[in-house]
Amino acid sequence: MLEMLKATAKEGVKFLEKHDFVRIYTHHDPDGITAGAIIATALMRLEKDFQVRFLRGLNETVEYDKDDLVILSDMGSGYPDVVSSIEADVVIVDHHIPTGKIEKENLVHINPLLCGIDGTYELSASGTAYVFANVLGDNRDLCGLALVGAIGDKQKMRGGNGEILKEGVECGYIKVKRGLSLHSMKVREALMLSLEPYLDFYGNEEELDEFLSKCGIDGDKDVEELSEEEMYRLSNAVALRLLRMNAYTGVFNDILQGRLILNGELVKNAVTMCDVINACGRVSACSIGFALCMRDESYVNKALEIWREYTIELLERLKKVRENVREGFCIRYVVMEDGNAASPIATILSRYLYPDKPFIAISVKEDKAKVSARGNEKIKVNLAEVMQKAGEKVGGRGGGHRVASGAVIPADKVEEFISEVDRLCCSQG
Ligand SMILES: [Mn+2]
Repeated sequence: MLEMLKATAKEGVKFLEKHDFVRIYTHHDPDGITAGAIIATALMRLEKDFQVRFLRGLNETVEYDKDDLVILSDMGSGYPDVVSSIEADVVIVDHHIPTGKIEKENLVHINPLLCGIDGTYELSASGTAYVFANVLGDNRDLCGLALVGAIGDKQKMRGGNGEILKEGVECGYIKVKRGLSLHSMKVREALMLSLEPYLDFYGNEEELDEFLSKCGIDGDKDVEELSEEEMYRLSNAVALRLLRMNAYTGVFNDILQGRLILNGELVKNAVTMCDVINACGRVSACSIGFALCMRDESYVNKALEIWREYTIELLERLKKVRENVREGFCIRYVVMEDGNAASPIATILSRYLYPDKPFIAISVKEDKAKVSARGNEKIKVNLAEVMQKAGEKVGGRGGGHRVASGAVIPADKVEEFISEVDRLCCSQG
């Protein structure tokens, strides 16, 4: 099924041969960082010179010389105007919904959605980068990174991702372990710090103790040391807890589809690797997450430290934010002051506590407000469209995926924006 995508990727090889220097612009989230690292590793192996920069989006400036090859990774498909204005050869490695028409001849646009592949759930930018890297050379050992990016974008291990997983297992780079998706650490800590699944144990230590004693598991044991039977009991108890929390039923598949162990990576647990890279991106330390993906051992401890600090801060914030969630007609929303936590907060709250309506988190910082919108497969609303339309209406801009999108709008238009989003969601739902 990846054949058509490979054919497009091969066009990119021709571009690469023409240039001495490549500028890679990639998104600052795990999908973007792993995609960037996959491309960078492939280029390094070809002894190409390159530079990698991490952007929040294409509203930031892309710098280049006319002779450079510009690679836009995990971005570009939704910004035809920006891409058209770049006066250099461009390769887009993206899986966002292509919008508008890109007026540009010297462009190779690699996007699963242009090749009949589901880019929302079945192939992310990292997977697309993996396909690209493997027409540049044998880079199959990067399969773990491809799947870490897919995990970061909440994708499924089927379709394109399924093919990469199969290849990884066959080559011995990936091992699938049965049981609940948890970090490889003491059970107590793993349950408390887990964000996928979010179990609401942070700050509820007594509840956690009771939970552990009820399922008869020693919290001081390492997750990796649990017997199959213990893991089975723990998985059941966790599933029950999630049901009581009103979690989106789709999460069960995600958290019970097994743990991926990445033999080639510095952090072997794929979910931990994903969370660590995510944390680095969130605290503006993308290059540390990137170094981890480039297998630079000297950054492992620092990266893990960033992850722990970030996770605890996020868990603290979730506690506070939960008290301020408001309800519209067809949406739930929360408006927060400062911080860049809108996206993880929207993701976690929408998946684990409020899965029945689109969830909108808005964080206001100075004169701008950053919006994150989250839905799921059961909610019949296209949030990419909602963010685009509502964003434009108030003089901002938005877009993204059907179930996960965002916008940036003027801070004084928040109220107007919320009612427009609510109206659009009601009319679609
Ligand atoms: Mn992505």
